[in-house]
Amino acid sequence: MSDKTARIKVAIQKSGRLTEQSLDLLQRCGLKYTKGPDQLIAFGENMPVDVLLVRDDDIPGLVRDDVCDLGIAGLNIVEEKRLHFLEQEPAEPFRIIRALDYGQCRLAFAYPDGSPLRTVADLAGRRIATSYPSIVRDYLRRQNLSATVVEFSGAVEIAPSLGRADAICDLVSTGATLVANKLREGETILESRAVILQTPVEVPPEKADWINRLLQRVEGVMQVRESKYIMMHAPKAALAKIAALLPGSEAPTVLPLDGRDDLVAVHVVCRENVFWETLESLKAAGATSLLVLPVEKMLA
Ligand code: PRT
Ligand code: ZN
Repeated sequence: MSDKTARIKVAIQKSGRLTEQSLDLLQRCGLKYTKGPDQLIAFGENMPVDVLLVRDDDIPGLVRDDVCDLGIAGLNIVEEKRLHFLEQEPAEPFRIIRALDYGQCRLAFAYPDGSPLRTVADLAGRRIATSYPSIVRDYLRRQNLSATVVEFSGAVEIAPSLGRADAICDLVSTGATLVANKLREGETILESRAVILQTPVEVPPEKADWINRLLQRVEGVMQVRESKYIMMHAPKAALAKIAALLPGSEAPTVLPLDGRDDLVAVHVVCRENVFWETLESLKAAGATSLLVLPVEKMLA
């Protein structure tokens, strides 16, 4: 692995909403790194993996052009660039490998308070301001609607008050920005979250091997975040009822308890969050000594 070209390059956002969680994910996959003097690249110390820190808008292009083998960006940016690239060349520019559990938001229409516009159907012949012109045009085409898309690179929400548009289509998370700008949220056209992209180009086997290992570790990290290890004592007679209450679990391990014929210990990995309500239901079904533990690592 001394050959530079055999090192895997992963592009992530340099500074923004996805940066911290993307770096955290790579660290949880076992990557230790040192940042270069320009802070644009982080060199993997213990794996042949280097991290390029760039603007999120550049990530899909870097993966399409095979400058990077993998990239992490919001589905909103990825889909916008995908549609744009497809207009230039009718071949899928990259593969979307997996959705991650952060960066959640939605791309939605919003209409000025007090405007007669209520739904997408009212947008025919109107002007829509957005930073996602390809996604919006594609959506309008599929709805058989003809409207003018006005491209804004930022501050989309002020376009209606500036008289530049009749409605907007922008990312929404809590909705507070819309309210502050006297806009009413309408239809969502894309549910977004951070995703992993992979180059469409065939890579040499030794590189493919490390890419697969990294993606398998990502899989493990995601599963662990959602998983809990539950332990409890259960009356033998209530075992079937208790097993049915366990969320997203495989067959539980049932162990004898010394000196007790009526009770058993039940251990199980639940691949979903375990809420207080579930514990209360288990208790009501006869379970006692309930313990919920986080899972550290998992390899299926
Ligand atoms: O410099 P660079 O180009 O890399 O960063 P950027 O400014 O383009 O992106 P950044 O860091 O703001 O966001 C990165 C990614 O985070 C986005 O592409 C989305 O995938 C995701 N994300 C999640 C969001 C939001 N939530 C979000 N709320 N991106 C932007 N917003 C903005 C939105 O545009 C609006 O202005 O937040 C405002 C709305 O928020 P609420 O909570 O008021 O609804
Ligand atoms: Zn950006």
